[in-house]
Amino acid sequence: MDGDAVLEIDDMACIYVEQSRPSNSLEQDARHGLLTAPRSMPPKYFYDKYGSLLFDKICDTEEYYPTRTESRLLEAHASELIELAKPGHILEFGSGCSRKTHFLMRACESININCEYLPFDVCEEVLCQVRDEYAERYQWLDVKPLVGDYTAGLDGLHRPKGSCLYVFLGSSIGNFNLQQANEFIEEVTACMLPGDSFLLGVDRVKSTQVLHQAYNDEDGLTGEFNLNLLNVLNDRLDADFDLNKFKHKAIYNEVQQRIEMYLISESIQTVNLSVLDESIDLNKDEEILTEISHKYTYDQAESLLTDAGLHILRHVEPDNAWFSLVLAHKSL
Ligand code: SAH
Ligand code: AVI
Repeated sequence: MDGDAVLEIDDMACIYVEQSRPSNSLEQDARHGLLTAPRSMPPKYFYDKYGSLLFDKICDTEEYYPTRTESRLLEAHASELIELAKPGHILEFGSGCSRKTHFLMRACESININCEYLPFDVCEEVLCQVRDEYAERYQWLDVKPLVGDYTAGLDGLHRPKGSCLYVFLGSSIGNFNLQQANEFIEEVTACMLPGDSFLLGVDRVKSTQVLHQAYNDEDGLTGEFNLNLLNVLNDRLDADFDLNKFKHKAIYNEVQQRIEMYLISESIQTVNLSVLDESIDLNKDEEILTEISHKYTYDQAESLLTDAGLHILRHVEPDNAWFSLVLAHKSL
């Protein structure tokens, strides 16, 4: 990965991906999303160091089936997917702890594919941990962590030489609205050369009860993850959100096929956002939308990729059809 839009410090250092279009700062997002109703914040702000740790814990809960389900699919099909993609590079968007990427690396190892791994995430602390863990576990692997915001354009992401497998797991695609999801896949497709592949993990439409439980785990980890956004705002905006005066709410909107996650104000209250020199007056039960998580049907999962002009190579799902892993490629 080279070019003037990235700064490479040394072989193991993180590479800061330059934004190729202006994206809002936290201050701008807060001004736009919090000062007037209906209130909302983009979900990328969940992932400070503690938020990333909480997400990892959510993945181990009984209720949050996506990680477990996708892991099993990868365990069963990674070799076949890697054989089809034959990657010289694996670039993973929103890689987080890269806990499922091990399946892909082990598949590469078993057929002697010495690829390079480019985990791309907004959370630098987690990327550093992943770099150390992967470099130690896979001595043959070059790890080049990319720090950046994948919603800020991908032109700064100079395409590596050799075939590239782009990976987007965990159904993070669901955290975009439908239009943003299509635009993102079009942008990735524009980075791809003929022969490159895209592996997409997509959470499927299923019973409301299963979905509701997945975002309302009994131990309250999802609630803590949601409320941690207020800690991020307190730190970065010198705000005074009192976490005891908000509660977590996650519902499945069947019409829109999506989970909607909110923070609910439990009383009438005023919150000061010192860095913005603003305050907000919240009513009792007023909502702040913090995340959407779209669920897709089998056909919709494929359309995400085919609408961008990619061709499906393989689509795997478990017996209960709760999750899809779709591998597509750009034709020669
Ligand atoms: N792919 C992993 C982690 C999913 S959690 C899995 O399937 O388990 C979502 C990850 O995406 C977090 O690590 C978060 O820091 C990252 N992320 C969220 N929004 C992002 C953005 N706009 N740009 C880059 N990374 C982002
Ligand atoms: C990262 N993303 C796909 C998760 C999801 O399921 O939408 C984030 C999450 N939010 C609550 N629990 C998990």
